[in-house]
Amino acid sequence: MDPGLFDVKGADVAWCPGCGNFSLLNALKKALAELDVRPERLVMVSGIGQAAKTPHYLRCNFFNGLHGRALPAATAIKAVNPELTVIVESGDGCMYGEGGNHLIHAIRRNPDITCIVHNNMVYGLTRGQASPTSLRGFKTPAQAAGVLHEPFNPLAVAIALNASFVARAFAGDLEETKEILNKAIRHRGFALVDVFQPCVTYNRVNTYQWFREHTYYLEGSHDPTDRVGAFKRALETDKLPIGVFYVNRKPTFEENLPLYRERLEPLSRRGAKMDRIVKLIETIGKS
Ligand SMILES: Cc1ncc(C[n+]2csc(CCOP(=O)(O)OP(=O)(O)O)c2C)c(N)n1
Ligand code: SF4
Repeated sequence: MDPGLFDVKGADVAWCPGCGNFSLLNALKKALAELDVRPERLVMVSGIGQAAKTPHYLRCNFFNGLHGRALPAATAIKAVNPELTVIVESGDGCMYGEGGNHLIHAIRRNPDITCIVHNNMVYGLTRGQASPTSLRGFKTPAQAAGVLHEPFNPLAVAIALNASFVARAFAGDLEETKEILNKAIRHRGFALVDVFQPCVTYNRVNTYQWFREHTYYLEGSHDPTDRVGAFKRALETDKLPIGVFYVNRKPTFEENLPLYRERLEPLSRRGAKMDRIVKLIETIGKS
C-alpha cells in the first residue's frame, strides 16, 4: 500500500521545521502502509500538545480529547469495535504527566491498542516548561535553576506493571522507527512505544546529536521475553537503549470481556435481538 494514502492534502502543519514529529509521522505512515491498514479502519486518538496534533495530519478517523485523556477514549473505541486499528499518539507531558494515571490503568487492562509517546523531554506547545522526562538540571524559563527531580522512567514502569509490549525508538532514525512501530501495531495487546523526538525550538540540550551520542540499539541477542533482563535494560541511563525491550502476550481487555469471549465481531454487526431489548426495557421500566 502507498503511505501517501494517509496524506492530508493541503494540511497547514503547525510544527517547526526540523521537529522530530515529522519523521515520526512519516515512519507511522510507512508502517501503516506496510501493514495494509486502511484509513477507514484506523482510529487515531490523542490529547493536547504538539505531538497530539499528529492525527490532524493523517488521513483517518480521529478523536482529539482532553490533555492526558487519550487512553480511556481509545480503550472504549477498541472495545466497541475490536476490528479497528486504534493508535494513541501524544507527548511525554500529556501521557506521563497529566495522563500518568490513565497509562498505569491502560497497561493493567491491556486493551489491544498502540500507544506512541513523542518524548522530547519538554512541554512544546506551552513553550518549553520541563516535562516528567526532562533530565535533572535541565534549565527552562520556568525552571531557571534547573530541574531538581529524577526523570520519570516510562519503560521501567511499564515493565514493572508487566505491560504487554514495551519499546523505545528515535525519530532521527526513520527506518528503525518504522520497524518498531510495525511490530507494536502488529502486537496484540497494549503496546507502549516511547520515541525520542527532538524539539528543536525549546530543548536545545537533547538535540538530534545528543540522542545519537547517548543511545544505542539493543543487540539481536536481547531476549524480549525475559522480564527481569528487560527491566535491567530499562534502568540503563549512561547510554539509553533503543529497540523492543519486552514482549508478553496475554489476554487483552477485549478478549476478557464476556461479550467477546466467543468471537471478536463487533455488536453492531451481529444483528439486534429485538425480543431481548424489549424485555430489558420492560424490566428497567418496572424497577
Ligand atoms: C489539564 C491541562 N493541563 C495543562 C494544560 C496546558 N497544556 C497544553 S499542552 C501542554 C504541554 C504538552 O506537552 P507534551 O505533552 O510534552 O507535548 P508536546 O507539545 O511537547 O508535543 C500543557 C501543559 C491543558 N491543556 N490541560
Ligand atoms: S515546539 Fe518543539 S515539539 Fe513543538 S513543533 Fe516546534 S520543535 Fe516540534
